[in-house]
Parts: sequence; C-alpha cells; structure tokens
Amino acid sequence: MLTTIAMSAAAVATSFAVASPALAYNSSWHTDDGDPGGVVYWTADNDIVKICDIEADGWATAAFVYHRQTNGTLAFDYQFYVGGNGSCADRKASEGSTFDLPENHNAYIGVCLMKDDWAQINYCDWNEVSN
Ligand SMILES: [Ca+2]
Ligand SMILES: [Ca+2]
Repeated sequence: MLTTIAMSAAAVATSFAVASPALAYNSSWHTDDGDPGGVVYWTADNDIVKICDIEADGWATAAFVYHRQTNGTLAFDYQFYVGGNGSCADRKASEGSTFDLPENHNAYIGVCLMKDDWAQINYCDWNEVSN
C-alpha cells in the first residue's frame, strides 16, 4: 500500500514538471492536412522546437528548422521527427551547437507529415518567428 501511494505521488510530480514549460511557448501551428496530424510549439527562450504526433494516421510529424541570415536568405539548421499518436519530441539550444539558433535572427520552421523514413513529406505549414 505504501508503495502504491509513493508511486502515485511521483506520477503527479512528474506530470506537473512536464506541463509547466508547455504553457510558456510563444507560437504554435498545425500541419496543413484537413484534420491535422501534427503540431509544433516554438519557444524563443532556449530555442525550443517541440513537435507532437496527434493522429493515428500512418504519418509521423516532422520539423524543419532554418534561420534568417543577415543577408535575407535562409540557412538550414536541423530536422527531426516523432511518430506515434500522442508522442512528442523536442530540440533546444541547450542540447548543443546545432540546436542553438542565432539570437536576433528569425527562425523559419516548417511542421510536416512524414512517412517512409523521409521519402514522403507532405502537408507542411511554415512560419517565421522572432528569436
Ligand atoms: Ca532564443
Ligand atoms: Ca500520426
């Protein structure tokens, strides 16, 4: 009985720890399919790009991350994906140089549906966000 109570308390504490940062994102948008299967959350603080697969549709959710250079052109930074309805993944500046986007340069992020190990990419929705 004591073990059960302790585990419940730990589960509650974990869900709070996960929920808090999710409320602090700066912008969010969905993939372009009619009943969207993917969503992205952008947080300028720590350059957090979080994506979630929100539909059991046979597609994973992918993100493509660029930044706007001083000369106006876009520079590619990284891409990643997460598959499985209800699954989320994120990348952030604190994970290393690839993910540390330049400050005071807009980020340009696409959220897409992806399948077959990047062979099919569709329903992308792009947004340029300040950083
Ligand atoms: Ca930033
Ligand atoms: Ca899916």
